[in-house]
Amino acid sequence: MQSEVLEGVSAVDRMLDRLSRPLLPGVLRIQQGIVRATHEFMFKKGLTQVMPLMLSPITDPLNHGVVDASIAYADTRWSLTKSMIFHKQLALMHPELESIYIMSPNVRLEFADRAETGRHLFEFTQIDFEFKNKDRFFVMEFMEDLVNFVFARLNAELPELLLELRGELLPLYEKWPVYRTEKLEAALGPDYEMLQSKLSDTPFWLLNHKREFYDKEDQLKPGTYFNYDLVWPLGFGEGLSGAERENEYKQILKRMTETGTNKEIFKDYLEVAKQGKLPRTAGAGFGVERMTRFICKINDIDDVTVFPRKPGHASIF
Ligand code: ASN
Repeated sequence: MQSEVLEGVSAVDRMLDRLSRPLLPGVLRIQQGIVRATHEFMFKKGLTQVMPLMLSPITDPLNHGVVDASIAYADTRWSLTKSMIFHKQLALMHPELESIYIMSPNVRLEFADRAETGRHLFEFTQIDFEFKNKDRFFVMEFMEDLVNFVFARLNAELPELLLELRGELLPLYEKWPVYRTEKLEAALGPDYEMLQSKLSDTPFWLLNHKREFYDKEDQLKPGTYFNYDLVWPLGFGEGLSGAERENEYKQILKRMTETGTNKEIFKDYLEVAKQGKLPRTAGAGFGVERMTRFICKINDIDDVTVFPRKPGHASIF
């Protein structure tokens, strides 16, 4: 009994220490600067903001396993949002909406083997955006412009804080290098993404991942996909993923079969696709905490958040 109380006290003490980490206010201020500049960029570029959903009968199946996070309510099984990918596509069915973005809280109950990657949290926020009738080249250039806009804004608004946290102002980049997964893998082996991140001093694009059914497959080269990841340099790793989307019913069915997706759960989404109503879109989402981590040069992403959200670890708050 006594030891439980003692353990309880020390968990509280540990939390109190955590809540008073000296660098935290500055890191949060940089993160606020990222969000503020991103809203402004989105507004200037004409994207309409949509509010996030936290529960839905369908959510991103992801291409890796996580612990189920769903609840029963009103005769329905609702999943906590892993990403709003399908809602982005469906919202763009409106004839007068051309492009949208969402500050989207995502819950992905990762297994404990992702605790020490430095870039996984079991709850985080991504800024998710999607365009109608645009392709991958458009989205990649959009993101490059967004990063330069946000970085320039931070340099102008919070220079002292940047000097304190990262020792220098942020670089502005020319066009980012583009690599293909299969070529990098052949050159560097299975850990190619992280190795190339460590070798690089500018962000780069990594094209063609084998992933969820909603990333468009190249019809001329089946087995390759029109998707792209932004990888932060200096070993910070992946910071955004996106793609042109599958929107044709037959192709979605084929990709669902290949990826082992449960078609029953997606039956209403499939019905929309069958009616030919899914628009042609492309988009992406970037992790806010991951961008903050890169900018502030923080090793463990759990140091970007006020409360601990490390995969597989309990927290008292
Ligand atoms: N937001 C990503 C996208 O737009 C999907 C994801 O987060 N898994 O492709």
